[in-house]
Amino acid sequence: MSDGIPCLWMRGGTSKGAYFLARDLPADPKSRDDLLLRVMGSPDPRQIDGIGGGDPLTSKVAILGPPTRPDADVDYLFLQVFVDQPLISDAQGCGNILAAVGPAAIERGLVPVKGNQTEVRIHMVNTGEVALARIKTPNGKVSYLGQTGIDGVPGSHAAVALMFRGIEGSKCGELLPTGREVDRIDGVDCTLIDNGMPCVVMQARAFGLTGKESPELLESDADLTARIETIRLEAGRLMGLGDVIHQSVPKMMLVSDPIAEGAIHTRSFIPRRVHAGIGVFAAVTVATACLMPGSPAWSVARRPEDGRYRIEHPTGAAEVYLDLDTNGRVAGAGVIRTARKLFSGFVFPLGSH
Ligand code: NQM
Repeated sequence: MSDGIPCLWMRGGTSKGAYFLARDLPADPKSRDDLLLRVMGSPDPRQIDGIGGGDPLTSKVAILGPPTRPDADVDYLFLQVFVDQPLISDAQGCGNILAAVGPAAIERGLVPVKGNQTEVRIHMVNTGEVALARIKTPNGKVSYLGQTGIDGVPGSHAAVALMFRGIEGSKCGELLPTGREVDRIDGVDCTLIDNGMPCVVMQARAFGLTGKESPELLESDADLTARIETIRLEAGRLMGLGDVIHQSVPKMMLVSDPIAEGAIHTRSFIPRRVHAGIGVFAAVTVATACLMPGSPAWSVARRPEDGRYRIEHPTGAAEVYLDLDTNGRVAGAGVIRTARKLFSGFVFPLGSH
């Protein structure tokens, strides 16, 4: 097994990825990324020579290590491995992959079990904040069995509760990096906002869409995708992210009125493919925009009094709980996800002898 690298393949929320220990990978980011491209099989639309699934949501990596800050139990670096380009980006976190970080850290002995339930404080290295995850751990080990279902994943599993505080401006420094609730780019009203994920929130109607179109239809519309990319590049500059042509942020969020008693309906360009559901931090960020009277989200949103925002997406809805402070600002957020260990073994980036 001398050329094999220990790897856990896990589902976190509605994503799947490879979970590694930092000590098993090269420390130098360039060598590490070259190796991870080979592991995943990128660049190739089918990732046929690697373990990636040919989709951005199944071409993700989590690197775990001992905590580098005193208020955390584990460090988690997220890497998005582009499917069809030789690129790896650490410019965003991933709240879905985050759902399996606690279980993976326990499985790998980085964090001890603390009873029937284990709280894991996860330092999200990409953005610098600490998330709290609550994991089911009866009989001294992680249990993935349970009665919780999340839209976009068949069946039911053990709930993983994730809680966040202080995630505004995670990448952009400010919740509203331009200082405005609305900016106009290429004739489209946009909220440039980052509450855990840099996002551009726009009404689907501004593009002549209902917002209920299928991801496949949206991706196949060359005029639409070109226009959205033009807006994205300008928004990236305005958000202080620089030239985002090779970055996976900001995410482009088309919003419309809810159809299933949710708070708002969405389609997410992440940024070129359209998400089958919605990212966790993207959902928190869109829910936050729903509270801003100047935002294009305001007039299409319903604002639930109990703080539970169901963010509708192509395969159902993701529920985000928003905790507001006395000034009505979002102070914290919580989501329920599930996770599952799918495979534990060795991955061979160079093939075997
Ligand atoms: O926004 C996909 C996902 C994500 C990101 C993406 C995510 C989040 O759903 O927190 O989880 O937007 O690239 O896996």
